[in-house]
Amino acid sequence: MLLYDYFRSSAAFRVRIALALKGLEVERRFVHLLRNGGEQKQRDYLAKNPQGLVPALQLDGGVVLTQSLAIIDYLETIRPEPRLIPADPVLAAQARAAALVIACDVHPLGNLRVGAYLEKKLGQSEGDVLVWRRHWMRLGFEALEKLIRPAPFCFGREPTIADVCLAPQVFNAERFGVDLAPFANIRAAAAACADHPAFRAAHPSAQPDAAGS
Ligand SMILES: N[C@@H](CCC(=O)N[C@@H](CS)C(=O)NCC(=O)O)C(=O)O
Repeated sequence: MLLYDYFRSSAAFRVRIALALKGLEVERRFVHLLRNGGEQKQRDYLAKNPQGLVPALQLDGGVVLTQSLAIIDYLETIRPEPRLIPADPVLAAQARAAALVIACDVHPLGNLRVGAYLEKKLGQSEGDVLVWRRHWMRLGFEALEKLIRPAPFCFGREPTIADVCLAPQVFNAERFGVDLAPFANIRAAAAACADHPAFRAAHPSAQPDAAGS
C-alpha cells in the first residue's frame, strides 16, 4: 500500500496513527500542500484524489481510497486488531460521534483552502482567519469535552477512533494558539495519546517530510 501523506496534515496524521496502531507498514509519497502552488492541486495528484486533499491510500492493486475515516474503516476491516471501534455498540456509537465532531464539524472549517478563500476571495485579514480557526476549534472542543470520559483514552484503556481524531486536532489547536486550559478531559486524553508509541511515531515532527519544511 502507498500513502499520499503530508506531515502537518491532521487527516493524514489520523491515518498514520491507525496504521501504526495496527502495525501496518506502507510506502509513502509526500504531497507538499504549500510548495509549487500546492502539490495537492497538481494534475497527477488530482488523478489519485479528485478532491485535491491528503491523505489518499493506494492499494496494491492500484485502487485509491480517499477520506481518512473511510481509509481507517478499510484498515479496521483488513486488520481488525487492535480494534479502533469498540465492540460494545453504545461505546462504538459514542467513539464514532466524538470522531465525527472533529472530522465533520471542526477540522473542515480550519482547512488550508478555507483559510485561503477567506483571505484571498473574501478579503479577510490573516488575523481574522486566525480568529475564525480558533472559534470553530473552541466550539467543537466545548462539546467534545462533555462527550468523552478519559480513562485515560477518550473511551477507556485503549485508544479508539475518537483518540485517532482527537490527537491531531489537539496538535492543530496548539499550532494555532487555542487555549486548552478549560478542556481538562481533552488534555487528559491527549496526554495519554502523546505517551503512546503509535501516536508518537505518527506525529508530524517525526515524519521525514517535516525536515526542512
Ligand atoms: N475529510 C478529509 C479531509 C482531508 C483534508 O482536508 N486534508 C487537508 C490537510 S489536513 C488538505 O489536504 N488540505 C489541502 C487544501 O486545503 O488545499 C479527510 O478526512 O481525509
